[in-house]
Amino acid sequence: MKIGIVCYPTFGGSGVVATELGKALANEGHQVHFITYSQPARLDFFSANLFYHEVSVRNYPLFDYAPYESALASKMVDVVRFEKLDVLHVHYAIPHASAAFMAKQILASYGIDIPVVTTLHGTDITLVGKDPTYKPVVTFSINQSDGVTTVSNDLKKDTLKHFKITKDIRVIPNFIDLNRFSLQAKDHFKKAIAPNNERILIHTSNFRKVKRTKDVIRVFEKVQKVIPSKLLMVGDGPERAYDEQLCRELKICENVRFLGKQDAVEEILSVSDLFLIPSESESFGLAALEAMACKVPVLSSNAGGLPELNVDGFCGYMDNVGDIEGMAAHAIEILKDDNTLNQFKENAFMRAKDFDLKKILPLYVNFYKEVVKNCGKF
Ligand code: GMT
Repeated sequence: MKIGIVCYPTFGGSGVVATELGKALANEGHQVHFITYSQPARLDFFSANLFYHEVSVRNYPLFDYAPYESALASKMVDVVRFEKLDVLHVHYAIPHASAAFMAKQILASYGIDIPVVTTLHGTDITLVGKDPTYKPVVTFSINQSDGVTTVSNDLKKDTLKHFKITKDIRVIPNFIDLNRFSLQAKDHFKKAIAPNNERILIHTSNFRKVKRTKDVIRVFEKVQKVIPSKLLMVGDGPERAYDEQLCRELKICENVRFLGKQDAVEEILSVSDLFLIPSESESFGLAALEAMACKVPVLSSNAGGLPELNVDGFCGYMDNVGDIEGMAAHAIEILKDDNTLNQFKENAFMRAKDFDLKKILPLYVNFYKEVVKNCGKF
């Protein structure tokens, strides 16, 4: 098939899923056309089946806000027409689903019926999308999509709760490429971080409020009093400066390293013993799945779709949002001795295999085929 993928090209979860999906589809022989405003972060190699079309927004002195959505819709029209795409798959509702609706209408005027699949990822529903600023547009463009997917049952439930949805929603969870995300021997790195064989705890995110990064630090502060340990904070975002300040106040700076944005996160996960994700809301938790694939147990909140990934007492533990005491106790339970830790590590890997790319990719391909067939294309 010829598939157009529209996504945010950044490190955010939706962009990562969209890029990995496109790469996997291209590997299977499909022709994949990315339509984004810059080269997606993980699209950093050549493949004969992968194409990148940049959306450039012309500015003009009249514009206080450059009309990105119009530029994107125009680019979609252009790529669908000239590359003869079979389907457009847009990731993250705002503004991709509404731009796709616009493109679909324009293409209809050329006699082209392009099926549109929209994948809802999380904050496009739970945070930004349900805000009255965007809600009517999000509702309309979801209902106008030819196919809609969410990354968890919980996100589907939230979508149906907050929006008047007339379309069926298919749940297709996040996936992991186990060829890339797997335990790697990085002993030299482990030694540099934890010279006295301390346990290594890790958090990776975009440091937005919803991630509750302060809880990560507060939990760690309690853990390191009982078990010699280090904390790696990977990523960057609005909360980071406050988190660094909190480390100073708690006098734990020598045990906490802020590593900023990292490309090879699998290498850092490979030296880690426990992944912390205490989010306020989390539609799936791709970062936790990446950790599990590298044999890192997960301590999470029980918010959103996290219970669909983490298995309490098996590959990690779950506590209520903000339950610092409970999370610290569970972290200590996992880290207390090598036997317990190793069992959790093996279980984490076992759980990750349930979301192997090889199992999830066919769900997307079959969904495309269904949607295209319903549009009467083939
Ligand atoms: O908030 C983020 O972490 C980024 C966000 C995005 O859409 O870019 O991630 C969401 O999509 C991921 C991929 O589907 C999910 O694994 C994350 O759980 C989800 N984040 C939230 O719901 C907060």
